[in-house]
Amino acid sequence: MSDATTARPPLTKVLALVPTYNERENLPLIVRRLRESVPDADVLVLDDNSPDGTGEVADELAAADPHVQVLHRTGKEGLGRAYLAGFEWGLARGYDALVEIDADGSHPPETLPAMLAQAADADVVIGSRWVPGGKIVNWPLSRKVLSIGGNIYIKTLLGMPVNDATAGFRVYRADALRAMGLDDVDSYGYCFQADLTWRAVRRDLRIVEVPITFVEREIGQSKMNPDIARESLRNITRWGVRYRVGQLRSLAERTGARRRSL
Ligand SMILES: Nc1nc2c(ncn2[C@@H]2O[C@H](COP(=O)(O)OP(=O)(O)OP(=O)(O)O)[C@@H](O)[C@H]2O)c(=O)[nH]1
Ligand SMILES: [Mg+2]
Repeated sequence: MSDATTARPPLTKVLALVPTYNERENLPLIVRRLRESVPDADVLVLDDNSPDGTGEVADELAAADPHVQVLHRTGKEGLGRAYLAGFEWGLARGYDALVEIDADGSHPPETLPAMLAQAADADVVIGSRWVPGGKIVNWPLSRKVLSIGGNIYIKTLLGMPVNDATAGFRVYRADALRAMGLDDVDSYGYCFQADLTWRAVRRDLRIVEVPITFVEREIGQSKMNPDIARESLRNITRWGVRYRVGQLRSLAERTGARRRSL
């Protein structure tokens, strides 16, 4: 993480991306809260052709409010692919900040103004459960253990100075997304969040964590499944091994060069 707190251009055009798969009851609630919390921001729903008709609900919301739009995708391809499509859409239309937020009410839009304020001198702002002031409501112990364990694993292996690298509530500056080189992203479940954090860290972008109160969904079903967890473990381990091998190689090269110069 870079310490550079140099002023960045003011954020004038903000786009909140809301990925949905079977969220017909949740979507109107989150869109209303977003519109109230950040009235100047636009909202883009990223729906993967949800069988429960979320796409039609999104169309109705869009018809009633020019700040709301919908990107209809053909089928369920995972959170990461939906976000990549949303980033491309927003970057092509000149938005200077792109927000990731779940549709299920776990991420409080009321914290978004504070996160956007932090983006005045940060490239990436993470709504974090695991910094002082962060809270989790209604999670069983097993989910907390998984999240804490995952974050400890990531921090230890990759040496990232981020406490909640898997968090899904974020603000990215457009320039940061462009710098992160997203063409070869190969993570599509929740591992996508850790992947983008790691890309930002390696490019020395400034990441700030803002505490949030994360509330477990009350309506609808989680899309978390063992394949998603396996993808995370496999990819994070792969990046970690590559990173540590790289560190050992450069250490060996430096030691060799010092010997030769003696
Ligand atoms: N477009 C799209 N959205 C998805 C997909 N998978 C999940 N989502 C959305 O991504 C957000 C997060 O998914 P959740 O199922 O809530 O996952 P989670 O928050 O890790 O799990 P819970 O804590 O159990 O809710 C929700 O808004 C989902 O509707 C997908 O394949 N495509
Ligand atoms: Mg959720």
